[in-house]
Amino acid sequence: VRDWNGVTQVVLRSPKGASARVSLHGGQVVSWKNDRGEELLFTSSKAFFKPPNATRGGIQMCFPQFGYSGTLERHGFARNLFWALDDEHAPINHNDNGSKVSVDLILKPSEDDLKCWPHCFEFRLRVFLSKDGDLSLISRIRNVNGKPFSFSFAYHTYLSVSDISEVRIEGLETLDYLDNLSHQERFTEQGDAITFESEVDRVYVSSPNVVAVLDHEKKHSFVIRKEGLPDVVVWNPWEKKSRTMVDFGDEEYKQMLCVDAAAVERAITLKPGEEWTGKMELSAVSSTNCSDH
Ligand code: TA6
Repeated sequence: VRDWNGVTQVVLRSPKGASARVSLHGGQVVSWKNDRGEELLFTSSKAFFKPPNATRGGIQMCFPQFGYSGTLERHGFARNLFWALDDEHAPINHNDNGSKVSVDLILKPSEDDLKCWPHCFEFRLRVFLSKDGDLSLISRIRNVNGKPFSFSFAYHTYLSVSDISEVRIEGLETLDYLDNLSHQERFTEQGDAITFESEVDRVYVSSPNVVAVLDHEKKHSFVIRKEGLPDVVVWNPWEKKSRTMVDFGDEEYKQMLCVDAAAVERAITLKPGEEWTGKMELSAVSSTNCSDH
């Protein structure tokens, strides 16, 4: 753990001493490496560090909204604020007899930060690295004692892929989705796995709790397991949109895919004292056994 420009930086190393590790800048996961030291998350080569703002890539906490509406900034303020170690109990934990290592962080909004969203909440984030190299995130959001409030949420997750045209997503077949490219109009996904040949920006609603991202080229695939997060956002900007983002290379869309465990279609409402929990677990499995996810 160290402090860098006021940003709490944490590196979790594999509990079994292998080279798997997870790095965080505040509430953003900026790196997740497997036992061979391969980076599994995408970060743009043009990302700029403007602490505490999130950089283009990694896994970003989108709260209290995902998307764009009203006075809040797109995807909410949580990803652009300072976080601190949650000192209420030992923030770095080697738990479950060394099978996992975890860190507890808490969002630290200032009075000013909350002017646009005056609610009394606590957002605690626990990040785990298992001895098998799996990465888990648990977000606990509590209405401390204020009036009821509603929010939407996403783990905005940039997966590193070898070549987007070789990637398929399984687990979202036949689901309805809201298409952000046509004013959130509702469509139904046809039967096959999702493949990519142009910009995709969709919210698959009421999705199953296991989704697989198959990347045969890279000899590994991702399995995403989630709880409390009914939706999955799928985004690839493709070429044209890529050119409009200053912190994203023109060709980088080929090496990334956002697959976000989320709660977007139906906002979550908390009454005073109520707490919501959203969990996402990521595994990177070699392609040989990805079919048994
Ligand atoms: O993933 C859906 C999306 O809303 C896209 O429309 C795109 O805007 C992306 O999120 C990235 O948003 P950001 O604010 O990080 O540039």
